Formats: sequence, structure tokens, C-alpha cells
Amino acid sequence: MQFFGERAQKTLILVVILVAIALASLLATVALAYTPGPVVGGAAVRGIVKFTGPVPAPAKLDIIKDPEVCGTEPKFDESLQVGAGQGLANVVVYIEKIDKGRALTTAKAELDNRHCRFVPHLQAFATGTELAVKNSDGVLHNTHIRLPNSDVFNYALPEKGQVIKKKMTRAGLMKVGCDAGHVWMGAWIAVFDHPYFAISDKDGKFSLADVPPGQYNLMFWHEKLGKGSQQLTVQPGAAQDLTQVYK
Ligand SMILES: [Cu+2]
Repeated sequence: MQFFGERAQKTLILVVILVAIALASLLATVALAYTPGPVVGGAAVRGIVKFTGPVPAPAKLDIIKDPEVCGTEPKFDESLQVGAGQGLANVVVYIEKIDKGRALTTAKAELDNRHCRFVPHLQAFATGTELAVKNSDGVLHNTHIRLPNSDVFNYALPEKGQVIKKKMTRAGLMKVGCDAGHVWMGAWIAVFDHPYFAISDKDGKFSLADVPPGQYNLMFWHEKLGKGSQQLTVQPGAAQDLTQVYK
């Protein structure tokens, strides 16, 4: 007995295959997602990032638009900041592909357009954080936040004191620019779907709390010097002190 014609049968088989593929990719996504829970034997991972190369004086930026507001003080390139003991500031430090550990903490974050700079120049936070993009200047800014292949935020802020809030749901390293002709304005935002990330401070120091025992890749990213990594083995309760060097 035949319920379907041959053509209908072929269509049915195709639909079943497509549904199976969709389910498989959905399950793969779920398996990769971060699962928060209690951490047994968690340890601190601390360290310092150093830059041992020559540190040039920061270049002065050309203020080619709105000089009456943006050019009232000199502005300098912020991409390489080296402090005491060759400590390299503004390095994003994070554990790669960690799938379980302590809960994410979300806070409120701010990105201010102030004196035609972005403040802060670099920040990192967890997914679910609400980012308030603010214009503290009496001049039009258009804040544009993007992932490598897509826009995250792209709004004009024409008024002084204006704030536009956006809940940040996607993880990734985002580049920030101003589309209102302020080509010198630039910043970075790193968003993570787990809590194991930090930004090195002015002297290159960083700290990750309560890392579950295990083997990981500890990753480093700097806007000018690029990526680095080191193997990380966390033993139960044993704090680590690491040094990462950029040359
Ligand atoms: Cu601007």
C-alpha cells in the first residue's frame, strides 16, 4: 500500500534530514553554553603582563572636526600604555572555552563620549550587562559598536547628556568608533559569556577569582600587540602567579 507518491516521499525524506540537521546544531550550541554552579577547589589566577619593547611617546591625534569642542585640549593615542616595571595596561585576559564555573556577575556599564574621546578606552563585562552609551559633549556623536561581521549598536547622540541603554546579549570583541566624522575616536569592548576575564591595570596586573581546577588556555589580547596565550593548569585551591611578556 502506498500512502504517498514518489515525489512526496522524497520531499518528506528531505524535510526529515533538514529537521535532524537543525536539531543536531541546536544540541551542539547547548553543549557549548556556559553552565554556572558551585566551584569546588577554586583558585585565584593572578599575574602581570609586561611589554619589554621600546615605548614611543604617544602620537598626538589630529582633531579634524568640531575643533571648538573637540580640540580644546590636546589628545593622544591611547593604544599602548606601559606603567611601572614594564607593566602593560589594557590587556584583556581570559580563559578560552571554559564551560562551567562560578556564576556570571552582570553590572551596569557605561561608555561615555567625553571631550570627543570614549571613556573608558577599553572595558570588559559579562553578557546580560546593560551598557549605557552617553554623550557628555555639546556636539553630535554617533556611537557605532561592532563585532567583526555585524553591528551591535549604531545610534546618533545629538544632545548633551543624552543616554541610550542597550542590554548586551552577545559575546565577542567589539570595536567602537564614532560615525559623526570624529575619526580619531576609538575604543574596545570585550563581552564574555562566562566570568573568567580581566583587564590588566596600569601596571599590567590582573586577577581571576575562583577558577575551577582543570587545564585551560589562558588568552591575552592587546589592541596593538595582538594575541598571546599560555597553558594553565589549576590545582585545587592553589593560587597561581603568572607572567606574560609581549616583546
Ligand atoms: Cu564623535
